[in-house]
Amino acid sequence: MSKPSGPGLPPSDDDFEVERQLRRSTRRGFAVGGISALAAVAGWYWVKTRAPERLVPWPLRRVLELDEKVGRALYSPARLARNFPQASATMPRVNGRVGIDPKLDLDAWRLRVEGPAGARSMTLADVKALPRFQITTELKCIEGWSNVVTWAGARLLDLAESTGLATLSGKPGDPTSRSGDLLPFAALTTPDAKYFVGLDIASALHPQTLLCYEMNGAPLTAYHGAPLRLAIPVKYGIKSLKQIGTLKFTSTQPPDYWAEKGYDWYAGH
Ligand SMILES: Nc1nc2c(c(=O)[nH]1)N[C@H]1C(S)=C(S)[C@@H](COP(=O)(O)O)O[C@H]1N2
Ligand SMILES: [Mo]
Repeated sequence: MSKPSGPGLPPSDDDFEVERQLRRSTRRGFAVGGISALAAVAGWYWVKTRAPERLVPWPLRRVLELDEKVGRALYSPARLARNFPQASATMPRVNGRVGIDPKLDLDAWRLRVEGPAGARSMTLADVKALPRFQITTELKCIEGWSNVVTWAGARLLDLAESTGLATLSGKPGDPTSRSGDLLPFAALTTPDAKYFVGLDIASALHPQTLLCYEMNGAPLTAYHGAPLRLAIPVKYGIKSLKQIGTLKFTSTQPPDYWAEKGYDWYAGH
């Protein structure tokens, strides 16, 4: 047996486990893309014996890149993640503690929002002053489990519209109404920057993407991301960054903690 490794568990450089998980998620990608014939052609033995390219054998990497394009083609901002009855929500286990400081001074905490036109520090009260949304959706971990959760918070979309930091011009208001003005990516990090997530702007501004301050009707506990975490139901759990420190809108694809370990950067499902 190899050491456990993967999103949510302590980082490990156990290549075998990383490869095993990649093969698993790649197969799922094939099924979704309807290109499973390629898998048979490639042959896992041949794939496995190629020289690793940043932990991932290069043929797999090519497949992941292809998968990414398929994922982008299928993605529609209008696509909603399924809603569940609130009664079916339960508390998920704490999964992943990278970058979380359980002793963080919550009164001193600020959300730093940055864009090419400037920056702004927001208190939790500022975030709570934005319209409150509550949704009950599935938190899907790429490791294979899922959990229905009721999330409450502000839409990232409303924050983007109110600050104007998601645009090149710095103009507030609906950034999608000015073509070319909207920045194509958003980057989130924990206060210590040890966990970091990159998002395409369509997913970041998706109507179900929330900056959450409550899970299942209660304020966030430290390891679920107090005082503010992301809930992005159109993506795997790896993208739902807990304990947000900074949110930056940018023109270049941001680095991503798990993408650097070989997972699909988009991580949609
Ligand atoms: N800061 C931080 N956020 C994180 C992680 C992490 O390790 N650190 N793990 C991610 C993963 S892999 C999952 S599945 C979810 C789990 O959220 P939960 O602990 O509230 O169940 O958090 C995500 N956000
Ligand atoms: Mo996860």
